[in-house]
Amino acid sequence: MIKVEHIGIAVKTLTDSVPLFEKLLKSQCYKTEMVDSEMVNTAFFKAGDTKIELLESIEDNSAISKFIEKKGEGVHHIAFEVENIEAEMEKLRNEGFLLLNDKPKKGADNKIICFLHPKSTNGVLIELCQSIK
Ligand code: CMX
Repeated sequence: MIKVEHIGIAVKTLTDSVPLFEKLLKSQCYKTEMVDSEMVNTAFFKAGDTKIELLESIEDNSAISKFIEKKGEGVHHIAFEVENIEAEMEKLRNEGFLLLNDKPKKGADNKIICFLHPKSTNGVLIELCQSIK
C-alpha cells in the first residue's frame, strides 16, 4: 500500500463545493459520477500526484449522509492504490484488520474497491482501490 490514490471529502452539495475546490486547487473538476450502490454523487479533481474526491449523498440513509449528520462536512476516507486488491484484502484480513466487504465492489472512477472499518485503523476509514484494466 504505497500511493494515496485519492482523499474522499464528504460535502453537503457538489453545487457549492465543486466551485470552491476549483478555486482552491486551481484546477477544474475533471469528472462527476453517480455511484448508485454507495448512494453518492462524486466529483474528482487532480491534486499533484493524487486526487480529491468530493462525495455528496443522494439518499438520507447513506454512509455520507450519516457521516455529515454526526461529524459535519470533512475528510471522510483515504484511498490507497493496490496492484492486486484480492491479495491485499486476504493479507490484511489475516493480519487482523476488519474488512467491510467480503469481495471487492465497483467504485467510482473505474475502480474496484474495499473499505477497512475505521475501528481497526485508528479511526480513519481506509479504502483500497485497484484500477479496472
Ligand atoms: N471515518 C471515521 N470514522 C467513521 C467514519 C469515517 N468515514 N464513518 C463512521 N465512522 C465512525 C462512527 O462515527 C462510529 O464511531 P463511534 O463508534 O465512535 O461513534 C464508528 O465509525 C462506527 O459507526 P457505526 O455506527 O457502527 O457505523 P456507521 O453506520 O456509521 O458506518 C462505516 C460506518 C464506516 C461502517 C460505514 O460508513 C461504511 O460501511 N463505509 C464504507 C462505505 C462508504 O463509506 N461509502 C461512501 C463512499 C463511497 C465512495 O467513495 O465512492
